[in-house]
Amino acid sequence: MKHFATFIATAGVLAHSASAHYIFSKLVLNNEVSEDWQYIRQTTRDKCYMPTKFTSTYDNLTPSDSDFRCNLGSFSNAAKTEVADVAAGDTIAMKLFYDGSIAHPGPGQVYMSKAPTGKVQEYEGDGDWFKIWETTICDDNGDLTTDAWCAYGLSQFEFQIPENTPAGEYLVRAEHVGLHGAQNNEAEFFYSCAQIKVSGTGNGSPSITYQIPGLYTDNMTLFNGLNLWTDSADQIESDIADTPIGDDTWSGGSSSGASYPASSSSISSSISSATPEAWNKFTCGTHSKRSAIHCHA
Ligand SMILES: [Cu+2]
Repeated sequence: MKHFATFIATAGVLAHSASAHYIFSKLVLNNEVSEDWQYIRQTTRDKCYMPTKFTSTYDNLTPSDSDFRCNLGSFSNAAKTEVADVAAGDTIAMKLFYDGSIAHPGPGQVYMSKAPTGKVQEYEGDGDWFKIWETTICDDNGDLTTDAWCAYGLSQFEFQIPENTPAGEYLVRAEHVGLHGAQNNEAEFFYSCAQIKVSGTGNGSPSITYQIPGLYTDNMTLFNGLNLWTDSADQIESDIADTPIGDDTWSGGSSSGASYPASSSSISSSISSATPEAWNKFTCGTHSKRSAIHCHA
């Protein structure tokens, strides 16, 4: 597989195995984990967990396409995807398919976008997006090719829906970016969208909004030019600052500081032991049990 050949050639010093790919498929509400694709729009990709890239693409999908919003073909599954009830201020999580964990170095983000018609099952995500959660480098002296990044090893992103979020239906887009191929314009984007209905009396208004596509371009050094093996943490942080990933998150109120939640002990970070070969053999349908991999492999 071309991806792994590239991975080995450019990132041979990476200590982790190449069981590297992942996609958010489950929503965690009140500590209960949903089924795969119950509240998250399923992509139509054969291999749902493959990354989106600017070059050497899979399924011809790039961050410049409209399907960069919620992943390839996922709007075709919007109507059959449930809408989760969430109160503004609640903490929820988006969890990876197959008990996977994030095995690439890079930042993680959560964006939201309100359905203008009030019905998220009909919403393509072509409106405004705003960022509510962010995690980047948490240890400047750590290994920038692995766990200097707070997201490294996580199996889910846990985040709060800002208390001042206006009631309504929203897309919630969780994303992780692997930067290990950025020196070759091969940053890897892993993302999908949950459908939620926010209740409450919030009347906040996000200060920074984005359009997707348009959120990221490969003129940004973070995705095209950065080299995790040679650049300093300071350089990388400067490259981050030159992208929306460096913008403040919207917390719903007057405070504008980005929030960097400490890694929570409630976050499971078990490393997936699935081999690339196994990953290639299983399908992307509903699997609530990890052991299902053995049935499909
Ligand atoms: Cu990868």
